[in-house]
Amino acid sequence: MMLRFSVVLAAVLIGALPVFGQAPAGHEHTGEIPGLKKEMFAGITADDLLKLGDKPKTVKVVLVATFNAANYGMNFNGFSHGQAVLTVPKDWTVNATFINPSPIPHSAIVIEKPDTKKLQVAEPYFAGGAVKDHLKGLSMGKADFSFVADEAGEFALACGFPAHAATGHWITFNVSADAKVPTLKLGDLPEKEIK
Ligand SMILES: [Cu+2]
Repeated sequence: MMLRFSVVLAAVLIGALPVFGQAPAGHEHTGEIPGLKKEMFAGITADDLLKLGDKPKTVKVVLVATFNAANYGMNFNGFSHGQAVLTVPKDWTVNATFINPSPIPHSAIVIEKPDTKKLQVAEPYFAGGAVKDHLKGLSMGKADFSFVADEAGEFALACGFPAHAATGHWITFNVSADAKVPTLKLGDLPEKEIK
């Protein structure tokens, strides 16, 4: 338990260092993490978390780790701690692109929601639902992955780098047996249908 706590704490401190060097305390949601390759995510916004794909019953998900300094950079497109909610109808295919423009390694993996509290998760819940070597992560890089959301439930799109999900580096991913269209809810904004 002590070891686990120390690892989590170390991860937070490592993630926080660039912020302390740049932004005044309390401004971490508007600041930036230094050293980002900004051209890697130029034009990408939070709305790119969920778009319809080219083919029927597919969605396109673009996850940018360290999009800004929120949660010390441990966010996807600015959101952490499950506060962006993606919902896709059951049996739809998810084509995801993960981008990390920062020198600190991150990754992406679909896991069951309670597993966000774990230090690390070995395998994605849905086959194919993770970037390669998600425990190692990648820095200044980009990776695609694809999976079929063939079971309804509450999941998370989480960073698979050890301890990052436990410190909030995840967004909510729901698979719904009832939904007819995908929906996206960004923080406190109303949920919107993606069509
Ligand atoms: Cu991470």
